[in-house]
Amino acid sequence: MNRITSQNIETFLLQNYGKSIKTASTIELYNAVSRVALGCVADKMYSNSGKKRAGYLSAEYLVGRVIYANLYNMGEIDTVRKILEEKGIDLEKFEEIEDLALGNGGLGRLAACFLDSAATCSIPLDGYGIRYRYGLFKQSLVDGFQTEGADDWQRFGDPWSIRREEDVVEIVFGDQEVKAVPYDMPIIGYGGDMVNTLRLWQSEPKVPFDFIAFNDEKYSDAVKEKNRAEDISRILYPKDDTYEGKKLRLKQQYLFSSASLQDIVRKLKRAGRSPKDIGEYYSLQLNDTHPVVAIPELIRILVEEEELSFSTALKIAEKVFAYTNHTIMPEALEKWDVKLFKAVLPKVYPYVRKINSSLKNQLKKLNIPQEELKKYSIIEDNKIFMARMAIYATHSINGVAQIHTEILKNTALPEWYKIYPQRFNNKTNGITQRRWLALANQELSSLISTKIGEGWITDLSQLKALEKLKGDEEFLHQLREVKQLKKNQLAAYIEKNEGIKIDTSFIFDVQIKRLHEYKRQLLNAFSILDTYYGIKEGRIKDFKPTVYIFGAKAAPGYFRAKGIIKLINEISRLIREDPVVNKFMQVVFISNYNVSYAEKIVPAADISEQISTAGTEASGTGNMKLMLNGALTIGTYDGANVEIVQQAGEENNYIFGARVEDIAEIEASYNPSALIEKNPRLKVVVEALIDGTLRDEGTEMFQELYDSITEGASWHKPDHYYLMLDFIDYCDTRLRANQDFKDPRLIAEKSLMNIANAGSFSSDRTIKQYAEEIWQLGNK
Ligand code: 26W
Repeated sequence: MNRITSQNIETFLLQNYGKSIKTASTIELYNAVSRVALGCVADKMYSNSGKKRAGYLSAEYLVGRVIYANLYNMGEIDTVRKILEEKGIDLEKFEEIEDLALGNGGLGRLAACFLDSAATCSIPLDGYGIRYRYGLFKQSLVDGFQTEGADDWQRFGDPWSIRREEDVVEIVFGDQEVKAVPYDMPIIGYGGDMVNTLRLWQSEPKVPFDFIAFNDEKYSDAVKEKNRAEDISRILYPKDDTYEGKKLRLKQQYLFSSASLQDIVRKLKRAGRSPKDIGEYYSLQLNDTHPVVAIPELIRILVEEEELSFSTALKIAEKVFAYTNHTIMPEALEKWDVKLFKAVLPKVYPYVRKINSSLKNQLKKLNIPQEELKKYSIIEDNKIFMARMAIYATHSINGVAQIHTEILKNTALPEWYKIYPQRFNNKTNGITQRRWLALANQELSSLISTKIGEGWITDLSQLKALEKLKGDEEFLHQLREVKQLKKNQLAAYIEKNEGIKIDTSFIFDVQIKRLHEYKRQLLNAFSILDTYYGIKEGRIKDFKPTVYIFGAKAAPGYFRAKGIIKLINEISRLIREDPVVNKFMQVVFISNYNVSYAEKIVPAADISEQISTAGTEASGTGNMKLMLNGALTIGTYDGANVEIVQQAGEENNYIFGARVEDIAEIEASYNPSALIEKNPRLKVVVEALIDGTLRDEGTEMFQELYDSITEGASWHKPDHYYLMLDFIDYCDTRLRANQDFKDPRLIAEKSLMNIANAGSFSSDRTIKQYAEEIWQLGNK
């Protein structure tokens, strides 16, 4: 690998901007360092061993800031720091460069962690996705209300991408034809030996503009087709909770699915191979149902261009594809209107029908009774069920945590588990320790490395060796010092960014994730209110001061989620204005929570809130990041929390609330109003929504939240996510944790046990399991 030198950077700056390191702006420097770094690895991007590869098909990649992670993995970060320092420039300057946020939340961040891990573990895995012109919206808070702005990430330039004109493909829709243009980003493994690629497709017109219309002075007509083409990859859909059958979304899905398949088929041909052997050379992982249209598309290509029979093509698809499910929330399951699908993808629809007929034959052979056929049907009630197609036409379906996979098998998809038990498997999610420990928490990283060496950077299970330091007073003290330092740093950042001062002697209690009812930020808010009243009334004594930190974006059209944001900000005001309680409590809702913000919050957290209703959070990955950085989990038995406490010990975390089985049992007779009537503590916090204690400024948001608990709304039952059921246990558990924090040594020990047992949550472990158990890439 070539190395980065100050000479290379100077040359780039001179040639491109006529400047030097000393005179260049931050953005110019960013472009120069990035471009020079890219030049050091670009040759490795396109080297192919000729062995079987895997492809990750994902509509989202939530990458975050690229430059530090790339320089770190290349082993060049200290070199660049020195080069800049010599000219009096801080490497931290690049924090002005914003995140690459081509994803919504967990699913997109997981994709980014997987790419880092695969390259590090020498697994040939390429990512395929969409080059959205605008990424996830920017959030600001105005009077406590969320407002959204466009994420114009390309205004800094895009120095990490290479546009590959020679690999352009054509995409045919029912009502338009476009070009898909690939932009490649290097995915650099730790140590810099392996460089995979992330190929993102951008939609462009086949003809730049209409000359005749322009000549006739019809200027907007002249660019109409151009705009229509560019619309397809213009924006990332900001909903990660409810499915909407939007035409543009289907076009996005087909754009990157078809383009990626055409790309792979062409690569095979260029290498002198036959596309019918695609299963020997490629495994393709479908990240949720968003790329599932790739299944009928591959079959179409094999039948129409390679002249294979339908049944042969279907068998090939089954071998090539595997499907990961990331949610069982019924409102998130994708089903397309037949009419819309047919209009947008007339050439693909016949193959969906053929797959459905083939399924029907198969079910007959398996003697599935007539009345059960409906449950399986891919086309039913004029809808196409994408998850069903994904299960029928692939060889593997996996959940993302043990409990989630069990729910898929036994509750969500039992009919499929009955006929294809061998297809179901679990791959518990993971996170890359390079970004979430080495880069985000250099102080903790150094401390760990002085004790056990640096092996954990590529083998996180080595953290287990820290357990022996449990009685080491000096080490426990150092752990506490690091935590305090990270809290100080976060407080300084929040003061700069939000204009809010935080007392760093307070406990940092953190809930950071997308805003959704099932994640129960509202339960957290209610419990804060309960503590507020408890302190005021004298019911709660000796409370250890705590700052509650929230970070969350709500989908722009999700009224109720936006109401919860306003509510938390109102509770914040109530407490701030109370001179008695504000010595003990503070509530901070930070704005524009994103990957880079997470990198600052995670290392500073004392307490990690993972409080989803049991059975609703498929896995969670923030829970793992916080554990790895020594936060103690307050959580329900849900998603990966179950495995976290299995590893770190229940005694080192705080588990509360109803379990999946409990909820199943009481579901039919659940009556939140009765609970509210019975318990005055519940009543007080719920009534606070409507009795004038908290004000929503005439929006009726709080009344709507109140109704959602007491009456339900649309298809939701009253208190659909069982806040009232878990409320008292949650409040009591939090208070128990609060009292434990009076013993800093005890907390440091628990914290150590969490860090030491976080090894199995490395995405290195996860991606190796995909490679060996699903893609059959062998031991790499
Ligand atoms: C159609 C709208 C839509 C868009 C995205 C519905 C659902 C999604 C995703 C599947 C939601 C998602 O991000 N799921 C999260 O995936 C993470 C990675 O596996 C898990 O850790 C989270 O628990 C899960 O909510």
